[in-house]
Amino acid sequence: MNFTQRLRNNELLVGTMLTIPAPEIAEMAAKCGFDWLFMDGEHSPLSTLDWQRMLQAVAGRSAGIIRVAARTEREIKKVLDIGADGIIAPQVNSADEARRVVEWCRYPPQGGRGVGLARAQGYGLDFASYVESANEHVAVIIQAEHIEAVDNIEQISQVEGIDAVFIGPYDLSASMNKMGEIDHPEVVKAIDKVTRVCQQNDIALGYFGVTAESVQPYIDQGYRLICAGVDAGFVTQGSQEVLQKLKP
Ligand code: 3PY
Ligand code: MG
Repeated sequence: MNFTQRLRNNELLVGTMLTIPAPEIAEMAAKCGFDWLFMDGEHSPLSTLDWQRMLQAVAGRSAGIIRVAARTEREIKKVLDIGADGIIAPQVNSADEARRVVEWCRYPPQGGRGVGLARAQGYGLDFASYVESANEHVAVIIQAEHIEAVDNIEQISQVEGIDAVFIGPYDLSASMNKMGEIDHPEVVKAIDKVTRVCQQNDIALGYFGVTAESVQPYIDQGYRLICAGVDAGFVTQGSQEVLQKLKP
């Protein structure tokens, strides 16, 4: 079953964030069993070619979901054509912005996605089967990570074609003048509003945390699209642990 179907079936999907441009690291994460990989193009140096190599390295094991650097047609078209299983659009603050993201992810008649012959379409060999099912299996995930998005969440969550709303707790806290205070009561209250409205509108919810412990309360509330940890953090924490034991 593909990623989007699993999301729609309300399965718990645990992923991790990839920020280092190395297919080997993506391969290791996939072999460890993450359901999906959050390949970050917004805050990391990952480029289209890096993503393509990383998608090749994890194919058949973990879904590759790419966070585009910007909510533009150009960015979205490219990552879908290299074969991403879905996209994460950062900073979606209004229903109009959400509608445009969906439009760029869906082939006509549902949207206006450009038609390419790239890796996603099997370099042309799988063109017919890909374009027939892409609107069904490409996941469109939008981020609610600004207080404006929280204010507009009723309208945003009703936009047709959104597969999940993914909270960005760090940007959200920053937009509320609470930089990094992701557990501040006001930030939690804003997240609670998004949770309530999305659950009422039957939209899957996602959350990012740097540790397993930080995401658990959200899993307990019914969040199913979970991103826990970052590749660089696994390397630095593992390194510090060894050094701490040997050279305390
Ligand atoms: C944030 O916390 O702002 C994020 O975008 C995490 O994905
Ligand atoms: Mg963010």
